[in-house]
Amino acid sequence: MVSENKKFEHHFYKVNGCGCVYSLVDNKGIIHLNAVISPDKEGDCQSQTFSVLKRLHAILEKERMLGSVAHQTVFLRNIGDKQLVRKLMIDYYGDNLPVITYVPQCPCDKDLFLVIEVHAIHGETKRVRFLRHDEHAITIDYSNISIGYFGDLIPDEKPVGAYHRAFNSFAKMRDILDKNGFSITNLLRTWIYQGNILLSEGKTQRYKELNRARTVFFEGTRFLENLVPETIQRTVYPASTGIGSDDVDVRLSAMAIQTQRKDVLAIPLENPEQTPAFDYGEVYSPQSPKFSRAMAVSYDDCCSIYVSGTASIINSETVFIDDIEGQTNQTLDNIKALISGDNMKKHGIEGYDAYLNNFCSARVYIKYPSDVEKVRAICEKKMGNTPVVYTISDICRDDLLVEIEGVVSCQRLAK
Ligand code: 3EB
Repeated sequence: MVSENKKFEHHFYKVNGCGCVYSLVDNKGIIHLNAVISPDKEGDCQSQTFSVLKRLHAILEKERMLGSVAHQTVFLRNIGDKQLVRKLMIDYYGDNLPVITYVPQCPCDKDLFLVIEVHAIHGETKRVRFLRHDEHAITIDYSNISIGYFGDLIPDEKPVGAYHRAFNSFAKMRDILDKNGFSITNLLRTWIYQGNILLSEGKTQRYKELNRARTVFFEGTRFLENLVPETIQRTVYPASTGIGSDDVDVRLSAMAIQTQRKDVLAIPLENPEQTPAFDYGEVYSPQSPKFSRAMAVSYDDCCSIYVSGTASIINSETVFIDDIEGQTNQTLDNIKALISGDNMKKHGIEGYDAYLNNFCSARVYIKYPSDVEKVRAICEKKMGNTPVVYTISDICRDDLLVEIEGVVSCQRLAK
């Protein structure tokens, strides 16, 4: 079944098999599997969900990782299918249900009702302890580090307007962190899916209202204080994606980390070619988007970089207007510069280097279906056989045509 099983680096493999692409990272006995799984194109949503689960099961069985899925994102053509898919997921996983976020974004592949992105963790030599709290929260402990995934966070019925709905969803995120032994200060990465993101609301815009809510909500919070080196003087924000979705509402998911270990570092990365988003001028949003371009986490000679949604922006301006290939190349160049050994060194992370083929998994959000093949050709050329989700969605600026994010893994270079 495996057409290619390429040894990429000592600890990093990418595999074409079971009808999809997945990556395996071995971090000294802790194995991380990242897979993007599309179904067989035939049939309705139910049969496609079965198809996805069959492929997933084959991968997990082959890699001896059954029962190890920690979190999953399901991208849905029709969010109305959520309860159908959710039931099939619950039936399949049983007691090992991961945190699952259902995102209303249409897969770029024609005829697909869904695509899933899966992250599984397994202890080959070390112990991994899963605490599956419920569908929305999981904590995973290994190597004296505790990771939390929180998903499908949706605001209450009552709040009205983009500001209050976003604020309430952030409040729900804080509540679920608190309830599960974490705190808002442990936040490493957020995903914000906002329906009608570009739409105006009164004299302002829904995305700007979201930024106002996030600014007020994050005010005074000192993120990851005990993991960020003292050399980083500025205010630290989590990595993030703020992206459109085919919905009228907002929903969130999040990742958090905490540990008492002194050798675990969390370092916010900025891009030398881009104005930090939190310093953007008022034209973009009176209260700037409070996120870092990436968060790097390093320990035990391994470094994972959680790359925020990245677009074709230089300084603060969109470049390559109406040029999809230009925007895709610029976006990948921005990520390349962000994760480069030089940039890591500038931020105090010595002895690492990372390239676009170090992505364990990535997501590519494309505004127009007619651009999909052009974007895909460039991404496949530059990211190799990385597992990638391609979906259709609005980006938070009207002139942006594509946005890319993902997780990068690299190992300390030999001296
Ligand atoms: C940009 O660079 C593109 O609002 O959380 C990227 C990643 C973007 C995250 C967010 C927005 C967000 O400004 C937009």
